[in-house]
Amino acid sequence: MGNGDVISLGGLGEDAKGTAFTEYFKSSENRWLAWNEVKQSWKWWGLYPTMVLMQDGRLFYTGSHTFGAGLPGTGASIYDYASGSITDVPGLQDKDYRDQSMSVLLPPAQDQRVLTLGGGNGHTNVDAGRLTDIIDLKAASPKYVAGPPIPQGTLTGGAAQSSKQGKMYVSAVLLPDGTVFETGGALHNRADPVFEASIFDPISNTFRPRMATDPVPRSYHSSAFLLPDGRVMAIGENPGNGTFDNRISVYSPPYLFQGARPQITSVAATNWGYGSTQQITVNSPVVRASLIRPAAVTHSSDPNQRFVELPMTVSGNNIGLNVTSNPNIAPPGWYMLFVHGANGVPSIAKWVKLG
Ligand SMILES: [Cu+2]
Repeated sequence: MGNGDVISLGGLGEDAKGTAFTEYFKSSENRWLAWNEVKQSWKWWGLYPTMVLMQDGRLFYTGSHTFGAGLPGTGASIYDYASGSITDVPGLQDKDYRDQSMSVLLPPAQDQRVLTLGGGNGHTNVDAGRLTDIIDLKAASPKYVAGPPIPQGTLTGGAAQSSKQGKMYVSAVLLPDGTVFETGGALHNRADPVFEASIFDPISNTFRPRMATDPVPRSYHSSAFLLPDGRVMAIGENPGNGTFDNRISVYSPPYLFQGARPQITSVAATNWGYGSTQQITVNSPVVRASLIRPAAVTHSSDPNQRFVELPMTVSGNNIGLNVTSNPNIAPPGWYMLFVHGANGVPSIAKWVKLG
């Protein structure tokens, strides 16, 4: 949450059944509140529900979850913790087939657009799909609209997927050039890995297909996340036979082959306040600066993932970075500070602490 509190929704209780409890960590008191101190919705939000903090403090439940069918209603909603109200959001396609899809708040966070991609249904075990959906949360009445389908990949042995086959267990990773890397996944419940990777451009709303694929299957219990050097690490594979593949893959995006990297040569302060201007120096011209939240990902779910634009004031190699005054755009905590030049090549990140 923007005030540093943590809200915990969905999941299983100690009886291994779905719990409708909301739990709430109050940062200023450094404790989890008792259940009757918490505003309860008494709604079960599913397993690993992806809840994106909106700029006005409400939470967007994207419809991305783990196991089985989607929630009743439209499968996506806006939850206002302050008032307790839940409002269905229309437009999510095939909402009962978005099991282990993935949702990301698209770069930049200030644009308040969310992309949900892929998914299947681990219970009925139909072929996972290629659907994507995009929503603009700034709209007066936000609704999902269909995005481009996930590019087709290949199955084990090299056979091409059919035109309807997509993937569940998708990983999506925000990159420091403002695009989204999408990788991994499988066609069925803990089986039939899909070898496919692409980059989504949130400006053109298109996929750049046929990126280098991970040689290791990445289905259940796989994750991918951005490293501070601009590469992406992928881990995990736990197929239905119960084995676990411990191999790690590290992916270098195309921008690492496009020329020299700019360097952040100094950061005046590492503790940043909201609404402040922060001074850095660089060794070559840069066109964009951003804060990217470090990974907190599991089961195709990282509701905390965000890319916060830092508008710049440039004077030679001295750059002033304009930090948002809205903590709902960038909740307090540690971030990776990146810059990139006109060729799209990002710097290595510096760590800064906001709030
Ligand atoms: Cu699990």
